[in-house]
Amino acid sequence: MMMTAIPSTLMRGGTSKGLYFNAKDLPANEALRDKVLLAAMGSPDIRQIDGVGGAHPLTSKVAIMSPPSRDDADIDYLFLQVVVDKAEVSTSQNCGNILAAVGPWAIENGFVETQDGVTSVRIHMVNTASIAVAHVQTPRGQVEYEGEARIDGVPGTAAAIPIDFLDVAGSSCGALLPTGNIIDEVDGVELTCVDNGMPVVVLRASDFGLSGAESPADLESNDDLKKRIESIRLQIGPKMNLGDVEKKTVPKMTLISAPQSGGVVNTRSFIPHRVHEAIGVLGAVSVATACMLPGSVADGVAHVSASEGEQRLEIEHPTGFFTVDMDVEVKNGDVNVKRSALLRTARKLMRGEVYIPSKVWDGQ
Ligand code: NQM
Repeated sequence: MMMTAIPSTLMRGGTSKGLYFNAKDLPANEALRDKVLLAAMGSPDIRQIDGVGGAHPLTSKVAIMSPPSRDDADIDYLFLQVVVDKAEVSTSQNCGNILAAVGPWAIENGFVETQDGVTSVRIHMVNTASIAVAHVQTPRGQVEYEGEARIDGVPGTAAAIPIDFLDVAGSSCGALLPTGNIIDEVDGVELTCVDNGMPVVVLRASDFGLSGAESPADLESNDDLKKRIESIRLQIGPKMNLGDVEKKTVPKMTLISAPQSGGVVNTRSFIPHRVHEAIGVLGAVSVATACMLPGSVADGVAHVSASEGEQRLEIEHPTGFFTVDMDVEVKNGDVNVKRSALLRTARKLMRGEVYIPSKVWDGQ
């Protein structure tokens, strides 16, 4: 019996890590593809011992790239969350961290011709049918991974990859305010649902008797809290146009509190069952948007200077800050997000082949 060798690159994208594939190297059939990805990562198993997954949702991620299906893009990027302890693979969410390494991957795999200096890669994010533009440093036409940019949640420094999001508002749920309301109430708790690239339910930490400064480990060991949050998630998910969310990794549930270190707001994010060590990229963009909406649950908690125009919002999370630049226009009470931008870094960690047992896929 021969295992099947599939070309793959292990990369860090922002504060996440995963396997990057060319779609042509994976089975075209989606059910078989998902079995192959579970075998590659070692799921289901809390330790992912028989695979390359890192035993946490943030290190059990996959990117699949293919030629662009839109004229305004250089490459298609499909994100897949491989669930650690269940035999589930989900395309129900996008991921802005894994996105950060797609630009370098696209260049190194011949999807984009490089410029001398900076190469801008237009990425069609298939999960949400929206476009991101990643600006990759390419001195002398080669991807430069090393540099002086620092992002919280990653030790050391690396080359800066600024990313612009052009059209992410409502990209998963159909509207920036998916329920049509600025505030909803579930199980007696007020919340604001936002989709500016990631469906997020924003909640006040104080409504759960929390300060908002608890560590991810403390929150994860609070069974009563986890039950309350999951109950709210399952009820509000369908109202956000996400259908039954029991097996989906969205919406994310973010607890907010007043800033503690000079930022705009302090956050703890359930993604949705483990607690993020930082905050997701599009998750941060959506929370930043909630902070700018008058009347949301963030009103009176977040410290924002204006609800219109260009501004920089520092979102506090368990390991530092996430900086989001936003340009927002309000017309007749409707909020239009013209642009969201942020900084990430990425690193190519290893390139080779991931081996799949023949009983999972014989390579045909
Ligand atoms: O919100 C984790 C991450 C993410 C998602 C998650 C992300 C995003 O940090 O764009 O990046 O919320 O599942 O990789």
